[in-house]
Amino acid sequence: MWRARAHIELACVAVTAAALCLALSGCGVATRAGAQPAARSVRVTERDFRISGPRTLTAGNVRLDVENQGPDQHELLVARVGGSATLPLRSDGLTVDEERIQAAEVGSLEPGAPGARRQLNLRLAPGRYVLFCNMSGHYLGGMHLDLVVR
Ligand SMILES: [Cu+2]
Repeated sequence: MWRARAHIELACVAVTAAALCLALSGCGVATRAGAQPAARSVRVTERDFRISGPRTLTAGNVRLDVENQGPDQHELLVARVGGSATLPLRSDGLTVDEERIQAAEVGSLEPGAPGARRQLNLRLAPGRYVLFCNMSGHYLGGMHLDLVVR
């Protein structure tokens, strides 16, 4: 008999604690959701030889929803740049020197097939960025987009 009573009292404590939790919305899932808000999704499209997307964004988490409209394969790199939005080229004169801007790179997608749609999650601090494709000749062909994050 006392066992059953103890069990009921424990259940009451558990229910009360859960109710208190919800009332304060200070524990469990509510806290985690508050600390990491769902990423905004913004559309970026690539095609020969152009990148279209937002030119300004507010700082924070963002998910780039990247669609390759082809007809060629395209990759996407995102680099934070200083005063100049012009990126250094390799000695081949056809591609950006990724080693020299490695520290500034905040995210990238490998080459994707025409028609592919991929996501790239980024945490963007305020600053100036360039989105570009570094397949041979594509950057010089116009596949770059300036982005300002405030
Ligand atoms: Cu490309």
